[in-house]
Amino acid sequence: DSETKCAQNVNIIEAKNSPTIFDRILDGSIKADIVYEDPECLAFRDVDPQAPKHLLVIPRRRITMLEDAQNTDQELLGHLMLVVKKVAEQEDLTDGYRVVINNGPDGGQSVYHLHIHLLGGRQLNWPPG
Ligand code: D5M
Repeated sequence: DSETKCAQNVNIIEAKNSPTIFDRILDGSIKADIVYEDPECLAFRDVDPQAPKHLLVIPRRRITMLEDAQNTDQELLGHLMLVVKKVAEQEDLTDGYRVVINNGPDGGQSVYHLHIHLLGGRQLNWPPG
């Protein structure tokens, strides 16, 4: 209902204005299993893996969510996608893999720092839940 939607919007505003756990991974104050890094981005293993291989690629510069990306982010977004490909090769995902971006409440986004999921190592089903 509209009350639930309103509460959800307040939560998103709150989430967008608060630091996330990924800031702490980026500044090194919490540990992550980092598999790739460069000046623009970082890739590390998801703590709650949904497949034998489940990695996240994040930009160092925070974009809260895909819907907040700007035209000026085009180069960074393209770079992230190519890093996903590179990490997939590094992880030997030769039989294929899936790339996912969750956006907002209906998308199931829980961390408001844009991240690309890379999932593989088993047959993935379609449609996802
Ligand atoms: O995905 C957010 C993802 O972030 C979710 O799959 C768990 C993962 N996560 C949360 N905290 C950590 C830490 N500390 N290390 C590694 N991975 C983490 P979303 O698309 O927002 O639902």
